[in-house]
Amino acid sequence: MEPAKEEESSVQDEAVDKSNFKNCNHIAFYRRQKLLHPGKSLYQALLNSVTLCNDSVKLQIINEKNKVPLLVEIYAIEGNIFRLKINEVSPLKSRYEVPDVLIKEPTTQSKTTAQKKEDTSIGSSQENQEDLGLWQEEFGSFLDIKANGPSSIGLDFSLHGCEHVYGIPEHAETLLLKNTSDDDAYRLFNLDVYGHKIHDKMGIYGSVPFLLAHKPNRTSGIFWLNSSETLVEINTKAVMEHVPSRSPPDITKQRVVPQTDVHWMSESGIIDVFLLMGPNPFDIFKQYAQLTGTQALPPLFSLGYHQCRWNYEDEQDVKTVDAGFDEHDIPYDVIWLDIEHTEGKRYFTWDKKKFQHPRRMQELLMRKKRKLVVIIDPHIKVDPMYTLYSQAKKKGYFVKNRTGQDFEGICWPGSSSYLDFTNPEVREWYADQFAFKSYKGSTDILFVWNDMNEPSVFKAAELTMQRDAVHHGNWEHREVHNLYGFYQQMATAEGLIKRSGGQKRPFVLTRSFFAGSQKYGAVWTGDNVAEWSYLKISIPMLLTISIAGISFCGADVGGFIGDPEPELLVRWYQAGAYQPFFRGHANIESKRCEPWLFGDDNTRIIREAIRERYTLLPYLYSLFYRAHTTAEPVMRPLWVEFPKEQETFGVEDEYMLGNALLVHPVIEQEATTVNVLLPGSDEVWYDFRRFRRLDYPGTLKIPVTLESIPVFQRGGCVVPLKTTVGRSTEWMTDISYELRVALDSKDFAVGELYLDDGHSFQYLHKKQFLHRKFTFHKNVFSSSCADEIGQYHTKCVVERVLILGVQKQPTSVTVSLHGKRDGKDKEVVFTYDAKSSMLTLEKLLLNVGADWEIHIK
Ligand code: MIG
Repeated sequence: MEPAKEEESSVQDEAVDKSNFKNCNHIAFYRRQKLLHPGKSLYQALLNSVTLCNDSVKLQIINEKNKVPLLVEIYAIEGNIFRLKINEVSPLKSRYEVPDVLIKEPTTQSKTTAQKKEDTSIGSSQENQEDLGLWQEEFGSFLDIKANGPSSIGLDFSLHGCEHVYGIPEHAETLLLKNTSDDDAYRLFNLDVYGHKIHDKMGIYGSVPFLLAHKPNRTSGIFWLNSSETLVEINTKAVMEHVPSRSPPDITKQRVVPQTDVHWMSESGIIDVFLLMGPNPFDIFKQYAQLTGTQALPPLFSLGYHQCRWNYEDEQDVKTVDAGFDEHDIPYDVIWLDIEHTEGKRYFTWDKKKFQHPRRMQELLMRKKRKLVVIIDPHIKVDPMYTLYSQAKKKGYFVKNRTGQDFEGICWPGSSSYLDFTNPEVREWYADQFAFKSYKGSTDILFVWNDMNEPSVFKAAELTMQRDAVHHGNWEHREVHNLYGFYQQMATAEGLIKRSGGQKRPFVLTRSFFAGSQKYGAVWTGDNVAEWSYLKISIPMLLTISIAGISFCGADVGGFIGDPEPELLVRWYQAGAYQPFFRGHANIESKRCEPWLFGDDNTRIIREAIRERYTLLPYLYSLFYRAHTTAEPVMRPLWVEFPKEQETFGVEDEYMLGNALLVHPVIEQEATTVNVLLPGSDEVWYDFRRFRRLDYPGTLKIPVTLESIPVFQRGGCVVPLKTTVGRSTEWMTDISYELRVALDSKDFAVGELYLDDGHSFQYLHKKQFLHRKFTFHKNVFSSSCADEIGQYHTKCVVERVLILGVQKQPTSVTVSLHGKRDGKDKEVVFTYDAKSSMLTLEKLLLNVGADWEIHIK
């Protein structure tokens, strides 16, 4: 968003003007910390202060210059995690410690070894020079007054042997973090950056201060729990290392090894950092989830296709677009309404003329088994006649400015106040606004989109709330800034759960996020541009968000700003179909962009992509169950699956969807080929759509047409699919399954399927789910139970099994049902294609919940 914009009519179709935003040199605490020299710490440990407890070490350190003592605490936490906390021993004013992000107070474990750290610097810089921004800081015409004086914290880490580091979203940057020595540091500061620049380290909508480091035999992680503005410098270099040798002691050997130094700085708060020790990538995901929680299990509909635009004008428009999907035989699940659906941007209301009968409109969608998502922003129009405003005002629920009045800023509705979601009482009250009786015209098919929650404030420094604004508990905005959106999504999700009497899973999409946002729903990457470079960057952006714990993420398909050329739109649909959150969206100034507006051929190809998405849903939903229960990211960088294969470490034009599918979307204009890396020397790969076995792993040049979505199935994996699609996910409940079995070099394969009612919490409270396991071993393909606790009745059957990589034509195929001792084995109809070495078993009609075995002779 541009600062001068308050009316939609003035929104530009251009990318960001960077002069509205700070670079590092504009940031006073950065300039102050740059005066400290790495390796030359002013801190000394007071050795007589060391206390060793069962689960921790505590000691004091003192700054030689200002003599301020700091308390250092090191805890060993269950699951191979260390926690390091550093705070002032006797602060003048206590420092902010981030609440509500850790899902519980971590359980410590008896100490073994302490962590190595390189250099520490904390506390207020005492320098008195004018330009260090000690008591106030200017940016353009904006002034930040620091009632509590300056503060900042910082800490260096050296990662020995590591040159590959990842994480710390959100930036429009590469997957591998870059050296920052000649450039700005990575900035973590949630901002509304319309048309954010690509390959830039400026902070955009969300922040997760979690960094992963990887080398072939170890992955580790650093989680920096701080919600104030944070900067991260990365410096990778080569260092000499002594090699201990057993040969004559006077001969010391040396070798060159990489080392990455990571310098964290935050504007305020304490040092509270978790070192995750892995050792493998999946251990890191578990350790991080142990601290911040796992991905909420999404309702099934939300994994379908979403159709959004700023704006669908009125009830009739919604009806027409909805019907358009049926006319063109394209499945979709959700239509979205942007800010214009409200009465003058008063959220929780409806424009009386355009949406006269919101319930009627929802009933129509309900009959079509589809859903509605509406936008609900955090700013509240200053209008005493608007009940939400007057109530919140009376109760004192708005963020205050430094003089104690309600903060007022300009946003879509004009002058607005901002709910203080950091206050639990405000969150509870807000959650209650979603009750059907409070939110007039809402029904249980209405779900929510939280936008502008960085928070975005027009005509303010960097388009966000001033840092000296005051929150609940008298904390300044600077302390909680990166948490604001997290809390709004938390309150919204709670509201949706509450309105259903605790029965139904919520769906909430948020633009701003923090560590732990995965517990509340989905995120998207905000205002991208309809250009090829934005399609390209969406892959590393989504991968980075995914490995930082937030599996349910996506980018606006087609690009938000501008008009995508048809080829770009098609390619974007094909990529989005194989990404976690799949929504087409377009700006108010962009042309209409519904999938059927670009000629018959493009419509057909987009239809194919969306239909492919719908057949893939059983696999995707099962992956989300894994993300929910064991913290495995749905969308994964290649190195996560192939941690020892160096050539995968920097790959960001392809990715794994779960462990079974490698996706290489076409992201080049007019591409006729793509170069696909199929990693792993003993892996077998198959073309997912043409079933062809690709014999040699390595980089393959694959020819493509506009129809192609290069997707490859990994040998050794079973992927569950639906045999056909319906008009939305809810129409597909009874559609049969196809299991696609890809054999590895040992003629083995395994996979799973998770299934439940798709929308309630019964899977949790009543264990109503099915978790099945499929194994191909020694020419027997079997279905067994993966989790005995789950029970769920379904009539749904496995109709077809495709087995890829079968070397010779079988003479007979029979199936036996378990527990049916009397029954004879049944012959199975099969066809074998020698050219593709594919065996197809059809008309199986095996209940998906039953145990059975298929014997191939
Ligand atoms: O920039 O609500 O990122 O998805 O359509 C204007 C209008 C504010 C920004 C969101 C975009 C949404 C738009 N909003």
